Amino acid sequence: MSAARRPAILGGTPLFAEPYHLVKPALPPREEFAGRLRELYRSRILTNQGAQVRALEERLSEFIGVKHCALFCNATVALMVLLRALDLEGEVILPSFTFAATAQAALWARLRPRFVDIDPGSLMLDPGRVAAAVGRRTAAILGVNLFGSCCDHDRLRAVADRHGLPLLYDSAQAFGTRYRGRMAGALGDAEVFSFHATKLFHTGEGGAIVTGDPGLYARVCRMRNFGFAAYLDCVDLGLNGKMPELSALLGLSLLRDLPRRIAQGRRVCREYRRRLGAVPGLSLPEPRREVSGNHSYFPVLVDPAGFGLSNLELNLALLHERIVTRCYFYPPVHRTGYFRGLSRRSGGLPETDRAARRVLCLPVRSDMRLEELERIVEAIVRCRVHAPAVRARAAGRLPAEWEALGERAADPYDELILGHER
Ligand code: T4K
Repeated sequence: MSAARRPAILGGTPLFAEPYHLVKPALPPREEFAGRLRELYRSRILTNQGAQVRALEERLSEFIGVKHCALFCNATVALMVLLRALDLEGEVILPSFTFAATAQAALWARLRPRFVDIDPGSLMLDPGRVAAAVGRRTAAILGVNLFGSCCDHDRLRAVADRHGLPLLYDSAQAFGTRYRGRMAGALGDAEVFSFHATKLFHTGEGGAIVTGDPGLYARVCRMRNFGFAAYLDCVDLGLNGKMPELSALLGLSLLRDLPRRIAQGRRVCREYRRRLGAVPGLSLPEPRREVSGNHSYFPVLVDPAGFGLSNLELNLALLHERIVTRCYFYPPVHRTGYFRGLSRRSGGLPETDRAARRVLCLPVRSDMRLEELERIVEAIVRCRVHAPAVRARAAGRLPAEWEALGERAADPYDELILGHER
């Protein structure tokens, strides 16, 4: 293989015959899972806080080192319930550089999102800017622990304590991550995890609220079950946020293997780092010393001036090679149609905008072979060599240009990978 070969976007042969997805969700060994399924076939209890959900809640509390864990159908509903259960009113401080669910949940809980800019090094909430943004109407701080890493927790905790605010985390992407030896989940007053299929530890779809507060735990458990206290007796606002037994069973089967998958992710990230560290125009966020990440994401920052392409252009070119990368998070939430005009901001979010136009997450898979990783690196280098032609070919096909074009182009992922619209 040589970097001089034409990238697939320019008519060369794609480097992968089949789509190489961003993640490959783990599945338990078939026999072992079949053994666990036997119990489900015997009991026929499929949902409503059965034995599997209770067992997984116990295992997760132990694993994280937190008193209480309430499982949910997904993290978005868990976030909605958590914010509502705290009876907050006014504004919640959160980043715009996150998945839309974080901010959507705030709106569902009737809170106004107050987007605060990120620290360009960590790509997470900047504690200095958070301190400056706290005001009369601030009801809580909701940090987002991104890319398997963690916010500057000590500094956020200091700001929260100084103002008597709850410090909450959306730790959807940080299961298994440690901050100064403590697990994500045991840092905030309450935290939410996602166990979506794309996460390192997953239950197909799923999520959890973890907290040390027994009153809050009791309330979120009621709220996820229609607000029932006794049978059919609503004592609180509620919805159906329950996790099915089958999902919990999957989680119980996958938890044991987590340390191996973290170790494999660490190796993958190290190899990427070794091969991409010197590529002009790419920079790699340095892991912070106090954080031991879960190594399930590998974000790179693509500098359009130095690399010759933006993250969006490189993403598109790699899709032609059948390599799925993701520009998490372009567009940042405050720039999405629904959120424009909803948020109160002071002075814009320059670091968020900058990160959104630079970050590209590369595939990290626990089954990844070195040869596959090398092909991905090769594809990136090849795109850089041919950057001007790639840019010309990408023109008009990027999400950033859709608005200017006055239309919504087909999502290139749907077109090139799925072969149909979602
Ligand atoms: N807060 C934060 C910070 C979050 O990142 C998220 C979710 C949430 C809250 C809300 O959590 P949940 O309510 O979902 O529990 C994905 C996920 O759908 C989403 O869960 C995740 N964050 C977000 C960052 O990423 P997409 O649209 O990028 O996923 P998708 O379907 O395009 O898949 C990505 C790659 O994974 C592709 O290469 C295909 C592959 N894949 C995907 C699935 C679902 C598989 O190989 N198998 C699969 O089953 O959103």
